[in-house]
Amino acid sequence: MTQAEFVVVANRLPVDRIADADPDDEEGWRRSPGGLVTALEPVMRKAEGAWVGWAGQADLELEPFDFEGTHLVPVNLSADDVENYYEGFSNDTIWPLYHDVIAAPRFRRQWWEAYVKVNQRFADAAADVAAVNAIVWVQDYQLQLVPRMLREARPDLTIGYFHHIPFPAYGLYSQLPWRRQVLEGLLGADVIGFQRVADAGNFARAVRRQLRYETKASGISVPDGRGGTRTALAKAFPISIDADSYIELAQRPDIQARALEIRESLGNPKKILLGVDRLDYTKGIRHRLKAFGELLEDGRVSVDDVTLVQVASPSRERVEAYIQLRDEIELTVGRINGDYDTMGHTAIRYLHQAYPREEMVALYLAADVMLVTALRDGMNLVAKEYVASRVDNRGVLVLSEFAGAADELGSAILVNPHDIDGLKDSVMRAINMPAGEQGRRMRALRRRVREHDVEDWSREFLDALAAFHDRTSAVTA
Ligand code: GDG
Repeated sequence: MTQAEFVVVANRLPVDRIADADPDDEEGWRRSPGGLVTALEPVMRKAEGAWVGWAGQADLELEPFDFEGTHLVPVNLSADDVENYYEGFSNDTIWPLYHDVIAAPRFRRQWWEAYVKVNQRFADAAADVAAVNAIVWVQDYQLQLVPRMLREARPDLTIGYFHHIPFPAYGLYSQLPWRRQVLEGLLGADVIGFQRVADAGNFARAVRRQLRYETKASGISVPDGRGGTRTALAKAFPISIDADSYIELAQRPDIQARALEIRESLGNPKKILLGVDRLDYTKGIRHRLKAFGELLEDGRVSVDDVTLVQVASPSRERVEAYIQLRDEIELTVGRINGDYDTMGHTAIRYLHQAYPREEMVALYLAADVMLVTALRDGMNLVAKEYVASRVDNRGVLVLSEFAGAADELGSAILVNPHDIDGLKDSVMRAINMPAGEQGRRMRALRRRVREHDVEDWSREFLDALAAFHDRTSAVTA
């Protein structure tokens, strides 16, 4: 059996099944386009790593297989598991609770039981594939109990966990009926990474209030079960993108030509505004539409001059809050377009579709103003992708201060999306910003994204983890 020195554990495997292909055939899979996959690929290859995760389809019994140099270990989820662990506890309890209860979290004991059971399954699979003294990196909120489960089974391992979404203030977190178990689960890791300094702070406070453990700077004293303590590190490691790959795409003549074609097909408006989000209530799409609708109503913009393109890629389509959100957004878009469209111009070009990355970059290049108005967001990679793609140093980023990206991208126009008047003024400021100011701001934004890309992110996290590894392996050697 394969034993790996480096193991990633994530809800999803880094591959997607090609429709209708035989799942037992290695040819039947393609690498998923996500940033995490790209970031970890070199590490995986070098370490001959393994990746534990779900293949994305219920009731698919798969044996481990090798794919492009990575050993993949599929965790099977039944249709009930998907409903209770994934759609239920992960996406209808934790997701809304951790995003400041923008939607009401639902606390159902049956979901929690499934979450515990499925987390154990992931932990068991990781424990089986990890070599002695291996490094294991657990990803995200679907797997918060895995670090502790893994440490119990395999005290020799060095365990990291990265939390891609916000960690909420204690007053909200404390609503969770299983608040102690989740904290203890996370504290099984040696390094617990967050997007923002504030997230790490919220976590440390929850640990002090709930578990009464001592915290000092980024260190947390955790009982080691043998009467002593060990130190876990809880700290911010802001994630980023593969900036070079966006720059390369943005320099391609065919993609630049496509950007012009997009402008033309919208009737060559003077200004194009763009929103790109998974259709999710955390992203502030409704607030954005409200502000834009009012600007049209007030006569501050006209459909002859300004069009908003909103890509809302389909997401979590079986969760009730998402079904409702889609209805609300589509009603609003229909009303605004009905009121303001002309034969030749549309107010909002709404696209409930997913596009290849080339098309996304063409859209970024076509857009004069990028609107990121999340009500709460761990980081928001779209903001960084827009900036990286603007090889012409033009365009304006309007960015919510409630997205993690705001900590790094201070040269954007920062907004509070709840303040609709403020948001409207910021959109107007972006539309009217002189080229010189656009250039100054965009250069500063691009510098930051290029200097801190996703490879830096994974290296910084893994370096922090390696310090623990050296300590543990010195003891066990
Ligand atoms: C979570 C956290 C954190 C979207 N539509 C299409 C498409 N996308 C791509 C974007 C971007 C990614 O999906 C979305 O990333 P975000 O960061 O914006 O948001 P979440 O999905 O909520 O991600 C977030 C992130 O994890 C990483 O830690 O930043 O805060 O919530 O890359 O470009 N890509 C393509 N077609 C689409 O239609 N190709």
